[in-house]
Amino acid sequence: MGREAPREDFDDSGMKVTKPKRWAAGVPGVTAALRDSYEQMGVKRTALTLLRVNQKNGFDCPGCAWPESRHRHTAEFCENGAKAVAEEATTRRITREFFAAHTVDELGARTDHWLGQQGRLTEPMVRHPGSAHYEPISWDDAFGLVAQELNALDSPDEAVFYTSGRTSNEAAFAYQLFVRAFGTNNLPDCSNMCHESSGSALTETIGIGKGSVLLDDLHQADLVFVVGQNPGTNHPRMLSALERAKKAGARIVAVNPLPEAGLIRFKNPQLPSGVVGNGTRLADRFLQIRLNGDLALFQALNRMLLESDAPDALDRAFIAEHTHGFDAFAEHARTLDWDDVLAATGLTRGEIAATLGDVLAAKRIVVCWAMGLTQHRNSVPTIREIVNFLLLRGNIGRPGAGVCPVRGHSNVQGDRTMGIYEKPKAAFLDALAAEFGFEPPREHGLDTVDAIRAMRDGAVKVFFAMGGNFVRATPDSDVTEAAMRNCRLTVQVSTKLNRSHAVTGERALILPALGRTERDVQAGGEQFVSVEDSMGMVHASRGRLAPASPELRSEVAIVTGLARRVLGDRHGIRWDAMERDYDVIRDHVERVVPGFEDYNARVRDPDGFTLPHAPRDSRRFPTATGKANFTVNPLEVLRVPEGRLLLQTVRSHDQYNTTIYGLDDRYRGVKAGRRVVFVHPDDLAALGHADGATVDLVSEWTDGSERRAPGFRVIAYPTARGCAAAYFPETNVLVPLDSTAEVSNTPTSKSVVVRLEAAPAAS
Ligand SMILES: Nc1nc2c(c(=O)[nH]1)N[C@H]1C(S)=C(S)[C@@H](COP(=O)(O)OP(=O)(O)OC[C@H]3O[C@@H](n4cnc5c(=O)[nH]c(N)nc54)[C@H](O)[C@@H]3O)O[C@H]1N2
Ligand SMILES: Nc1nc2c(c(=O)[nH]1)N[C@H]1C(S)=C(S)[C@@H](COP(=O)(O)OP(=O)(O)OC[C@H]3O[C@@H](n4cnc5c(=O)[nH]c(N)nc54)[C@H](O)[C@@H]3O)O[C@H]1N2
Ligand SMILES: [Mo]
Repeated sequence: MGREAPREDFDDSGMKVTKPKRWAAGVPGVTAALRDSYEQMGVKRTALTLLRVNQKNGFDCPGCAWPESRHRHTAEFCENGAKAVAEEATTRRITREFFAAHTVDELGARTDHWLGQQGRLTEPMVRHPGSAHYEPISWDDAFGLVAQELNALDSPDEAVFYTSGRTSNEAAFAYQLFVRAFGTNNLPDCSNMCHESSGSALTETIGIGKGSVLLDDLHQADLVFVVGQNPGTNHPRMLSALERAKKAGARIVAVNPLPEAGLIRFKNPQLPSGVVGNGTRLADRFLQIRLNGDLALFQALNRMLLESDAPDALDRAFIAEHTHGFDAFAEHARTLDWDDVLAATGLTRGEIAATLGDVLAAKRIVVCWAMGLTQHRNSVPTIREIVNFLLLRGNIGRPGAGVCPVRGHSNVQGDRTMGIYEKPKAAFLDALAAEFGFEPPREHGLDTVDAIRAMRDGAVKVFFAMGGNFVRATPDSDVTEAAMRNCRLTVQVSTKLNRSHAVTGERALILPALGRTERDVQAGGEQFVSVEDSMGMVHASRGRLAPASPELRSEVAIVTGLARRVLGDRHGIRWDAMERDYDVIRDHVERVVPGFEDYNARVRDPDGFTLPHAPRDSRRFPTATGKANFTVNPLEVLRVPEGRLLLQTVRSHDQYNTTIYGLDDRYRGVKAGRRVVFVHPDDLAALGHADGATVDLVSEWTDGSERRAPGFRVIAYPTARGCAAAYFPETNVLVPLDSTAEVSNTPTSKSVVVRLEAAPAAS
C-alpha cells in the first residue's frame, strides 16, 4: 500500500531560528530518524529495513562512504543513514497517473523537497518532442530510442555519460565498458564536483589518489586534524571513530569557519553513556579559520617545523629515503610572509604556534578532510601542502598516520576504481583491450564542467545519467539548465524524482532503477553487488526488500540491455552472461583492475577485503619520481573587496546533496526553512543588515557578470569574520561555471564573492 505523498508544496513561512547546538547525535538523533522512517515506510518496514543496514549479509548504507567497523552494533546506522534508507525504502509511489496529472513544466516549478517526497519511480517514461507530459514506454522501446539517437551521432564524443556515486562496482564496470565500447571517454561523475582535488593532489604527491589510512589507524593516531568537514551531519559514524581515538589518548584539532556541533561535543547513541550526560568533548582545539585559509595555515605549520629547534621536528631519515623535492620545498617555505598567513587564516600567531605544539608532541598524525578543502580555486595546492606537512614528520605509510580524504557517496571511490573516469590511465585501457578484444578510445573525455560547456555549445547532443541530479548538483544553474535543454536526448536512470527529470532535452527518458535496499533477481538467480568505502575496503551489499515495482531493473540490467541494443554484437562482448550472473562481471574486473585477485571468493567473506595501497602498505610511492613528492605551492591570498563576503555553500542536517529530506538544520538551530544565510554579527553590523532581515545574495564574478539568488533570511551566526554560509542547491545559481579549481576543474562552491542586497520591501 502506497502511503500518501504531500500534495501541497513547502515554503519557508513557518521558519524558526534558535541558538545553534553544541553537540551532535544522541537520543534526539535516533528519534528524529525513526520519525522520518515511520512516515515514509510505516513501523514494521522501518524495523525490518534498518536492522539490515551495514550488517554482514545486509546492504551497504546508501548514505556516506565511511567504513564499517568490524565490531558492528545491532544498529550500525546513524540518524542520517536512516533518513537515506527511508528515502529509498519509502512506500510512496509515482505512477503513470502522476505524470498524466502534472506537466513537466509544473514539476519544474516544484521545490526539490516536494519532488523527492512523491515517492519511488515505478516504470519507464518518455517525453516526446513538444509534449507537455511524460508518458509510459516499454523497456524495449526505451532502449531502442536511446540506440537510435546514439547510433545517429556523427561521433561517439557527441554523447556524455554521467555517474553519481551510488552505482555499485558491478554496474559501474559494465557501464564504463559499454561507454568505451561505444567509443568515448566522456564519463564525467560527481567526483568532479567532490573529491577530484584530493585525487589530483594525492596522485601527484604519493602516487595514488586515495586515502592512506584504515579505521585502525584513526583509532591509533595521537593527533587527528578534521579540516573542512562536518561529520556530525555528513559522516556521523566517523564520530564514533574519533571518540575511540580520543579515549585512547588522541588530541583532535578542528579547522573550520563554523563551530560545527559534531566537532565540539558528541553523544554516542550506540553507547549507554551517549544516552545520558554530556557525551564526549571531541575537539581539543578549534581553529576558526577563514574560508580558503588552509593553504596558509599548513604553510605556516610547515615553516615552523622547518625552523623548530626540537631535535625530532623532522623525520630526516624518512625524508632522505622516501621523498623527492625537499630542498626546493624548504627554500620556498622559508619565504612565507606572516602577514599573508594572518590575513588568509584570520587566526592569531599564538593559535598557530599552539597548534605546532600539538604537532611536535604527536608521533602519529592523521589529517581528515572533505568539501571544505576541495571546492576552492587553490584546493589542489592546499591538499599538496597537507601532504608536505605529513611528509615532514614521516606521517605516511605507518600505523596511526596518514591522509584521510573522507568521501561522500557510498561508492564514489569504487566507481573510480572500476574505470568511471574521463581521464583513464593507459594501463587501465590496455587491460580492458586485452580482456575484451577491442581498442578503447584513448583521447581523454569531458568532465562535469566541460560537459556542461559542450552541451551549451551544441557539441554534445545526448546526455545520459546513471543516477544523480545533474542540473541541481552542478554550478551556474541557469547556464546548466539551458545546456540540458539544448540536447536532443536526455536520459535519467533514477530511483526518485528530481529536477533533472523536469529540465529535459528535446526528448527525455526516465529509466527507473532498483535501489540498494531491494532484492535483485536475474536469470541466474538472486544477485548481490559490491562497493568500496572511503578506506579502500570492498564488501558485498544485498538488498532484501521486494522491489518498489515489478517494472524496475537493476543498474546492471539497464546497462547490459542498452549495450545489446546500441552495439548489437559489435566486439562480441557477452552482455547477457554478465546480466545473468554478476560473478561474470567480477571475473572480468579481476582480470582488468589490479587488487581484485580472487574477487568472487573474497567478496563473499562477510568482512570483505582491503585493496592494496602501496604508500600505506609498504612506503612505496608509484609517482613519476618513484618517491613521495614535496611540492612548492605559491600562496595567493584571496582578498575579498570592501563590503563583500566570501560565501560557502553547504549541506543542512536534513538533506542528502540535492535530496531534501526535511526543512530543518537542527544543529545550526534552523527550523522549517532553507533560504537562510549565516553571517557573523559584526559583519552584519558593518554591512548595515539586521539579524532576521531579508536579502538577495548577489555574486560578483571577475568578468563583471553578476548572479542573483533572491529572498534569504539573514541569521547572525558565529562563523569566521568575512565569511558567510548558505545551503546548496539553492545557491548553485551563484557559482559561475568558469570558476573552478586549478588542475581538478572542480567548481568553487566554497568560495563565492557575494554582496547582500536588502530585498525590496514586500508590498
Ligand atoms: N547526511 C548527509 N550525508 C552526506 C551528504 C549529505 O548531503 N547529507 N553528502 C555526502 C557527500 S557526496 C559528501 S562529498 C560529503 C560532504 O561532507 P562535508 O564536506 O562535511 O559537507 P559540507 O556540508 O559541504 O561541509 C563542508 C564543511 O567544511 C567547512 N568549510 C567550508 N569551507 C572551508 C574552508 O575553506 N576551510 C575549512 N577548514 N573548512 C571549510 C564548512 O564549514 C563545513 O563544515 O558528505 C556525504 N554525506
Ligand atoms: N554548491 C554546491 N554544489 C555541490 C556541492 C556543494 O557542496 N555545493 N557538492 C557537490 C558534491 S560533493 C556532489 S557528490 C554532487 C552530488 O551530485 P549527484 O550525485 O548528481 O546528486 P545527488 O543529489 O546525490 O543525486 C540524487 C539522485 O540520485 C538518484 N538515486 C539515488 N539512489 C540511486 C540509485 O541507487 N541508483 C540510481 N540510478 N539513482 C539513484 C535519485 O533519483 C536522486 O534524486 O553535488 C555537488 N554539488
Ligand atoms: Mo560528494
